[in-house]
Amino acid sequence: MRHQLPERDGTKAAGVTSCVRLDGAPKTTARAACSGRRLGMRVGVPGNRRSMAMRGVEEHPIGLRYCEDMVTVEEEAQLEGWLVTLDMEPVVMHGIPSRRQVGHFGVGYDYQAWTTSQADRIPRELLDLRVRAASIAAVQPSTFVEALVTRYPTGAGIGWHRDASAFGPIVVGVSLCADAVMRFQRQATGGERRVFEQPLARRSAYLLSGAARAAWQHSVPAVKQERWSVTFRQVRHAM
Ligand SMILES: O=C(O)CCC(=O)C(=O)O
Repeated sequence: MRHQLPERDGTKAAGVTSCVRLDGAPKTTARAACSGRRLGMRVGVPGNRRSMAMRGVEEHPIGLRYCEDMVTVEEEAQLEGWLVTLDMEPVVMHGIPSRRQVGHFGVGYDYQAWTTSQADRIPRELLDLRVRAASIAAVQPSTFVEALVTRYPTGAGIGWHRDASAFGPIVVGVSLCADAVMRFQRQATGGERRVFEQPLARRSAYLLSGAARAAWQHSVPAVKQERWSVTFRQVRHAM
């Protein structure tokens, strides 16, 4: 493998609940910004950032957190140089290949049978990213047994879904190489549609837990520029 991010001590990172920068610089100089239930200064303000494209009542999904500057510009470039060397394949559902392409590490997933399997181990190029993902989730890095790499060519997106129930209650996704938006929807009691839009800046991460993971669906509309995401997930049952 040609590129490698510096190793970090996962045990130190675990338990950190605010955003961290890769080099461990203090938040004041890192410009890292987190939002979510506790730090919700960027999102969840009713009437603010309301998308004209989404109909419904805006509500911030409980369990959604968002952190900017998870990787530096240089690290993103290094990662991109490595990502483009990966063998990726489209997701085929009902015989139709998706425009987005995926690579599974640690755990594989069959989108037709909804089953997990063993896959190639998570490459060392992603281990430091996993530590950072674990730090915002306050879990041990090793609990993220799957790293899903997704390439979105220009114009590709992902439709409404919840992550498969085979995967655990915490999901962290890191966005690379292009900005995107993650949309959320759920049906409230009485059938009213609740919606939310979370801009995903390149180099940022989002955390889905609680209702954001279990009750809300999410989607990513077609991207305007090639984007990569690395999603770290747990599995519910030992394989
Ligand atoms: O691209 C992303 O960040 C979202 C990926 C996603 O929702 C999925 O793979 O299930």
